[in-house]
Amino acid sequence: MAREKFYITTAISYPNGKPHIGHAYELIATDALARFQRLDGKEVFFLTGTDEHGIKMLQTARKEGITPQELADRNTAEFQKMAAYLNASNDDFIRTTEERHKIASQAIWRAMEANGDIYKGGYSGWYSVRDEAYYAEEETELRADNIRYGPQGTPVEWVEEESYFFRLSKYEEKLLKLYEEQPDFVGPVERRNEVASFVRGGLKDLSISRTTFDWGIPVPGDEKHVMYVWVDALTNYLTATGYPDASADRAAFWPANAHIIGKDITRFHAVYWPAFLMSADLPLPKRVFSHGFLFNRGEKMSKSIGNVIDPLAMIEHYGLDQVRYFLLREVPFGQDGSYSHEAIVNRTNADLANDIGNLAQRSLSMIAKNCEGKVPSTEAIDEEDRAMLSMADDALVQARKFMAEQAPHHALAAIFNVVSEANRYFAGKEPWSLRKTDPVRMEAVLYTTAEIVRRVGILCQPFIPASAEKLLDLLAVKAEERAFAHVGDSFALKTGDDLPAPQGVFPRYVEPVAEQKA
Ligand code: ME8
Repeated sequence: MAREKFYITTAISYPNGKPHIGHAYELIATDALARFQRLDGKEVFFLTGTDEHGIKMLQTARKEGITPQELADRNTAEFQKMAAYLNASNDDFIRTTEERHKIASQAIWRAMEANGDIYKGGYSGWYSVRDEAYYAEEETELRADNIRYGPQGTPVEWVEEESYFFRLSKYEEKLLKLYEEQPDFVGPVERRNEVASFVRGGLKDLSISRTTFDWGIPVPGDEKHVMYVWVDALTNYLTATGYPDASADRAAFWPANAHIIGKDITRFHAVYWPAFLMSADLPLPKRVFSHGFLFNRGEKMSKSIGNVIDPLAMIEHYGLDQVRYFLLREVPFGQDGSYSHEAIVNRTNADLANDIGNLAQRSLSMIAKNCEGKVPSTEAIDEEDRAMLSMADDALVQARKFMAEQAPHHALAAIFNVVSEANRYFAGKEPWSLRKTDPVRMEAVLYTTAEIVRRVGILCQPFIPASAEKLLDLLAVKAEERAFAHVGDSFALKTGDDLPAPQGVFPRYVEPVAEQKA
């Protein structure tokens, strides 16, 4: 039977600088959502990449005295390096300067044009040659020298240029109907209300080409124009599915299940993008989800470490899964969040080292000592043990629901609730006392705890993949028995199977001595 397809994307980042923590955050969260669906049996296509055209790239390159292509090559390499560091499981990395993307962008342009939605008009405004940008009248000022200046302090002049327009105004009603009939199209709900009220306020046609610079995709049939960067950028999601080739291997992944983006670009994804797609007679993505912004509010972090905003330095300092766990657990996805040294250390030590780390370490080291390093006996398993085990099955049901709503923080809370319960269970059963009084019961308690670690280990894989893998290795779980389908009883640990020597998986964070003084 063909597996259900699931296509998920991040925004494509501007490579006009190195990646920052906001980029890392979006990639980590999208990775967790993608890995979750993969482990849940779907055929997943997970896309990320870079948005290499447009005036911003050109301006930065000029400042640095290099070509925009050189700038894109240099920084895109940094984004690709970051994806590898973050253990991102993306199936493709798209760059908008690739030939396949030119083909797709020109194809969607032609489809919109064929539908009568593109017309030539004039675009005018206060233009700064030096900034290569138009400014609104109120952003400019006429100074005493009788020259008008833009917000960057460069002179502006009134320019009228030829431009192609997209008939966005035609889609006002259709978009409002979309938000109404498919309330899940934009999430969270606050963002949906914002875009709906923006559209209700009236839509003007959109200028979608430029003639003042040439760093972009040429307009088909009129090559002195390049496409407005957002027409080209949004089309990346189609390009990666092989569009316009309907027989491409990935063609069936369209429409995407979810575009994960930051809240600042909601309008482009929830207004312009569906309008372009409607115009080109293409199906719409199922959901656009806007996450919040991350801020560095923890004073101590910047003072003591200084470079932690660089995601790679942050990972070196705290550990990858510690950072992944923190970002996914601490910040409600969809809301703004802040990070601080204390908060990361607290999550690392309380949730990872103490809760899940200790549960695994205590149970597995008792098994190593008292059960000859083999999976203990289930002879004396009782109802309470079974209830404990079924909590992990319930956590999967809850996590599935939360991940479908892009709520990894809730999914993790559900999974870690099982860990806390298991710690209470373990402490309450006192297997170290049972060792003398009732060794068969001791084995049942150790078995139950180890089996919980197996189930929780499977469930943790989307969020902290490398550490979850280590946990499952400690339980000798076969590589092909690590999907969500293997959480339940049928794939439980088997009494008598050999287990490797236990090792710590979640180290405590200890303040480096030099930093304590800072
Ligand atoms: O917007 N916290 O690129 P970009 C969380 N090329 N997320 C943040 C953030 C922060 N502090 N800063 C940025 C672009 N982001 C376009 C996208 S998509 C067809 C084109 C998020 O490099 C931002 O919201 O400025 C966006 O989703 C992503 O990082 C890339 O931002």
